[in-house]
Order: sequence, then C-alpha cells, then structure tokens
Amino acid sequence: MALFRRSKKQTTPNDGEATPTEPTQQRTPDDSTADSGSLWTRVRQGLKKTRDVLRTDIRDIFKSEGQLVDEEFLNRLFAILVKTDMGARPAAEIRDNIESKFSGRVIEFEEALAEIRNHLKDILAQPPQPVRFADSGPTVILVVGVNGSGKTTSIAKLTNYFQSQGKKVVLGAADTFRAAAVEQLIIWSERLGAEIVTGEANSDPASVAHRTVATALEQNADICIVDTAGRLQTQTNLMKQLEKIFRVMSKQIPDAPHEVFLVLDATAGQNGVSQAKGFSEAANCTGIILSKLDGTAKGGVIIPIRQEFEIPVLFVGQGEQAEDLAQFDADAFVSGLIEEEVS
Ligand SMILES: Nc1nc2c(ncn2[C@@H]2O[C@H](COP(=O)(O)OP(=O)(O)OP(=O)(O)O)[C@@H](O)[C@H]2O)c(=O)[nH]1
Ligand SMILES: [Mg+2]
Repeated sequence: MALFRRSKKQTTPNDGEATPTEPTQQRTPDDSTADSGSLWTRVRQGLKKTRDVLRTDIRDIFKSEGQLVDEEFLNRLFAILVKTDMGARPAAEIRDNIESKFSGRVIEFEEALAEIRNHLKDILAQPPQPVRFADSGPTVILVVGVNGSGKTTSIAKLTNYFQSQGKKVVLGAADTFRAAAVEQLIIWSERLGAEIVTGEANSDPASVAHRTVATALEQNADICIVDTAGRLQTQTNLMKQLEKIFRVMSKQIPDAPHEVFLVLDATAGQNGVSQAKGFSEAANCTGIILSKLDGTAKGGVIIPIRQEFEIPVLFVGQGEQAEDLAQFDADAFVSGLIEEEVS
C-alpha cells in the first residue's frame, strides 16, 4: 500500500500543506522530433545478448531445419526461455502453446520463433505511452528508484530527449545524501546546458525540490526533473523524504509531480523487480524507465516487469550517454529480442 496517497484534493488557504494530487491528464500522442528509427537501432544493439540467447541457443536444439516436438525438445526450449529472465510462467505458456499445436509433429525454427514472438507481443502490448505533460506551466517529473539503478543517468537522458523537442529543462539535485550524486548531476547539467538547482550535502532534499520547482516557474521552463536518493539510513526515512518532496511540489503546482518515473535496472534480474515493486507502490510511480539493457543477456526481464507493475514502461535506456534513451515500443522491443539483423 502506498505510504502517501495522491488524492484529487486541492490546496485551500486553511489546508496547511497540500495533499499531492493524482495526475489527471491523459497521455497523448508524443510530438517528439527525435529520430526514433535510429534510437531503436541502438536498442537492438542493446538487446543483442538476449537475442543471441534466443536465436542461437534455440537454433542449437534444432537437429536439422525441422525438429520433432517431443518432451526433450520442449524441456530444452523452456530452459532457454527461462535463461532470458522472462519468468517461468510465460516460458511455460510458450512451451505449452507449442506443445498443443505441434506435439508429435515437426516444427521449423522460424515457426518456433513466431510462437515466442506472438506470445511476448501479447504480454508486452500497451498503448503508446508518451509523457503526460502539464496543461500549462512546467511539467514536474520526480525520478525514483533503488540505489545504483540509473536514476541520475536517466535524468541526463530525459533532459536530452526533452531538449531535442525544443523544451527548456530545469534540474534539481535532491539526492543530497551523497555529495558525489550532486556533482554527477552538475556535470550532466553543464554538458547539456540545463539549469540546475542544488543544495549543500545533507541539506533538506525537499528544500532543493521546492527551489527547483520555483526556478522552473520563474524561468518559464517546460520541464522540471528532480533527482532523489536511492538509499537513506532506513527505507522509512526514504519514504518520508519522498512524501515531503511530494508535498512541497504540490504546494507550488497542485498537480505536481505530473510524473513519477521509476528507474529499473535491467541487469538486476527478477529480485530487482520484486524489490522495486514495493518502492513503486509506496512512491505512487506513474511510469518505468528500464535502464542498462545494453549490459544484459536477460532483456526478457521486461516481461515480468509488464506483468507485475500496473504502470507502463515509457523509456528504455541502453548506454551511459545522454542519447541512449528510446521511447518504449512493444513491437520494436520484441523484434529486437527475436528478429535477425537486417543488413
Ligand atoms: N551500461 C549502462 N550503464 C548505465 C546505464 N544507466 C546507468 N548506467 C551506469 O550505472 C551506474 C549507476 O548509474 P546512476 O545513474 O549513477 O544510478 P543512480 O540510480 O543515480 O545511483 P544512486 O544515485 O547511487 O542511487 C553508473 O556507472 C552509470 O554510468 C545504462 O543504460 N547502461
Ligand atoms: Mg544518482
């Protein structure tokens, strides 16, 4: 259950601190001018290790072009699917579908891949999910996630993404717990030419968040992105800190934060997914950024993520550069997992 709720209640003069509000805007088609084709070429590169598992390992269990679908084949197929971290349930469903259609018959390699592809597409299907922008004034985005998941790097990527749409971005370094975290975001802000609001080490992160929103309002910025700590002395402290950040933001802009992005590390495997689940619910996350896809042969982890989180995957990150971010597209993702390189 969420530790803090975002109701539709608005601030009134006697209210004291505002109750953060549920985002009301609909996600609408993205007006991104980014070259999504070339971004997806890079995502394909990021998925190469997982694709190699699916294609090469499955190819290896085919003795010739066609393979008899017997128990041994089905068991080996299941083991390969599980290796990608897609989870036992989807892997068993794919195995069972192939068994019911082909049992005792010969299946061809491409037919087996088509079964996998169709099943994964069904699971991953979601409407296009661009960012939910504020109706007017700055759109406030809070970025959360367990430590080391890729929050700060993803903020740099988001900044670059929004700037490529001609938007002005203000950053807030509200991870004051570690001095190095502030430094890291300052370096990115200089590289990207984005305004940044910082605080002293160990100063109140909510104060940084407050000043970041104030700066975005003053400067008529389009987007305001606030970084947060992934770890404090205790999980309770972390949740209290996030709650306070929510309060100060919604006091300035009633609908803020408009988005709360959860950054998930694709290399952290299924344990990472369970760990982040509690985090996501407590922080009322609205969308997922899946980072570090380039470093893993377990890109299938996107499947349990889509199954277990009720929030959409908005972006995937696959590198340490500001350009290494693409808007999530289920069909392109599955194609990257399975389809051979077209030269
Ligand atoms: N290969 C690769 N590395 C990444 C990606 N995203 C982040 N990293 C690296 O992962 C490490 C952690 O990333 P950060 O952005 O600092 O993660 P964080 O969540 O802000 O970490 P804390 O502030 O410590 O909680 C850094 O070395 C990043 O360069 C990615 O998509 N691919
Ligand atoms: Mg960080």
